[in-house]
Amino acid sequence: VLTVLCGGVGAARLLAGLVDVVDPGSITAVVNVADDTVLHGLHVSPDLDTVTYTLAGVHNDATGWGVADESWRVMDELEALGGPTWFRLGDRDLATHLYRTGRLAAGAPLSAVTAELAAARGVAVTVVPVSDDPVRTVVVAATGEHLAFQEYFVARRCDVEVAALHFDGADAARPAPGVIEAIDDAARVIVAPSNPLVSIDPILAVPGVREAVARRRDAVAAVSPIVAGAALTGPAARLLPDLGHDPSALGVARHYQGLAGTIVIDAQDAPLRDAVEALGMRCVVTDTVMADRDRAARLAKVVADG
Ligand code: FO1
Repeated sequence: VLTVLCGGVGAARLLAGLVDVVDPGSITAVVNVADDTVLHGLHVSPDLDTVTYTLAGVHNDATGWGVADESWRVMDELEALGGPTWFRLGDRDLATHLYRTGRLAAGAPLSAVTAELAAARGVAVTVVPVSDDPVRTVVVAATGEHLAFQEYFVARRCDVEVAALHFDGADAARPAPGVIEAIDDAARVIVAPSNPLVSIDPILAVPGVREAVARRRDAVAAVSPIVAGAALTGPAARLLPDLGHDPSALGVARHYQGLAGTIVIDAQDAPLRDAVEALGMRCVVTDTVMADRDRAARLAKVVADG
């Protein structure tokens, strides 16, 4: 059994590679929920959807979110009505949010709804939100302004100097059913190449999760999402320095030092190997740029074999 701590795009690519090298039924994806938002009364779960859509083979790689072969008639009509369209919800993607919102309103927990959506799309990997309770990333700008994550990421395009991150609701959140067991029982726990601060930390912030991962440190491998000082997707390269972290694979290694016995870094960062190992972490150097499915499968094999 493999358990993967997942954010968005980088995690989904690694999962797509993993299902090519191990039985999908043996993989549990524990996914961040702190990017979730309610818009037009609809509950949107970007990281859960990116993971589920990617594993179902329907992820929209052109936009980076939502469903492929998308149409935007509802957004166009909403625009004509003067409604908010800054957060683009495609017609096919909307079906997911309508389904999720209806089931949540009927009292189903997010984990049950997520399992129904994964099953409906033929996904064999167990996709589970880290918690059924609300955890929401709040970005505190240097100006003091508090931004919901999607306001920061989409509306402001990350063009904000960040002073702090808060994970509202984390202290009261409980791990979703099966999350702690998936970490305790896994042969290996993988921290996907997602943003350490806004994708992985909100997972670890749910009480009990960080402790469970730390207990398994010798079986935990983290994949650096930073390659040669740059993030491949998303705001990591800006957020890390804003919050005092070194925006490098070494900075990522430091961030995970107490949790991961192994860190996987890209060949371009091979010069950092000694500094990483000086942290008491095993350092695996390989190609971590998942530019295509074959490279994702090769990285997945390295990570799964340990
Ligand atoms: N990202 C954007 O940059 N612009 C959007 O309009 C947008 C819409 C959107 C709708 C549904 C969804 O699941 C994700 C969406 N995203 C959009 C991406 C989203 O902000 C990110 O996937 C995560 O929150 C960061 O991982």
